[in-house]
Amino acid sequence: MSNVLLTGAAGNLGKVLRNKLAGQYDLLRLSDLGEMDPAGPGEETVQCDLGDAGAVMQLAKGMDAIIHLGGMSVENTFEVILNANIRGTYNIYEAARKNGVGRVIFASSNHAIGFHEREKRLDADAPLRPDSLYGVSKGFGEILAQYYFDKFGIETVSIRIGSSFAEPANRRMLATWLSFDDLASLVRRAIAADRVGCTVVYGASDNPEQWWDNSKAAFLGWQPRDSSAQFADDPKFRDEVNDPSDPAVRYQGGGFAAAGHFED
Ligand code: NAI
Ligand code: 15L
Repeated sequence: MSNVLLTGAAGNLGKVLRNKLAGQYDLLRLSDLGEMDPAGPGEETVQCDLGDAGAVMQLAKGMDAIIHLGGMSVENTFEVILNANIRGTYNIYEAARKNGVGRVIFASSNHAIGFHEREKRLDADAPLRPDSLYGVSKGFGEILAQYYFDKFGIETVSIRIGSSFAEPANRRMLATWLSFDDLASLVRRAIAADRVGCTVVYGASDNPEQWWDNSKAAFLGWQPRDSSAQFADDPKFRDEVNDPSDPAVRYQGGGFAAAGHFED
């Protein structure tokens, strides 16, 4: 895979991956609705809306793989989710099909399965139980990926990212945390593997509390190296109220599951 498109390049994880993947491909084409830092060696930047089918078609020209991070990354109105995540992801797959791009790495989310209770250990075949319109859009992306694989042979690794931040911000994230290094190593494996078919993998570091079972994606050979154990003794986590009858504690999606419906 020598030419790689990264969407969402101006976002938090886009910036992290831009940095960690620098120099590893012939070309890293970076795209976002927002402004990006100027292109460095081996980079191109293209500013566009994922909802613009014509622009996305151009974006995918000459690419071997797409790392699709772009979109609305939290709950929002249906109109916003529709354009950025649903139409945007459809445009990415259509552009992949018409431009002969063989593989997509899709930034899915734990919120596609956020209404499962925390005591459940989920694998890749767990039923979708989205906790938000945002989670629904991630489920849509995963199902779209399956369709484009079955019909057109376009491969996808859907990474159900837990919480990828520099550090866990609350007690829940001690279970869902994915370090930036572990995220980057997972993306690299998903691009480098010979064949990936259509695979779902959970993006969490080697944390002491584990909700997710990645045995069905073991062929990727990805091993997280970091662990939230280094943060666990912080009094801010120990002292956090942790009432199991609170939906934000009961369900894997935390606050997304507990929040009300986001109306236009
Ligand atoms: P972010 O919000 O920082 O970045 C998303 C980027 O997408 C932004 O730069 C934004 O400008 C761009 N974008 C939004 N709408 C767009 C549109 N219509 N056209 C073009 N670009 C558009 O989010 P972050 O944290 O970097 O997440 C990246 C991806 O990973 C997102 O798809 C998010 O849903 C997913 N994810 C992230 C998690 C995390 O812990 N950071 C957890 C689970 C999933
Ligand atoms: C996500 O999907 C969001 O993009 C991110 O901002 C966090 O809320 C994360 O999930 C999480 O569940 O912690």
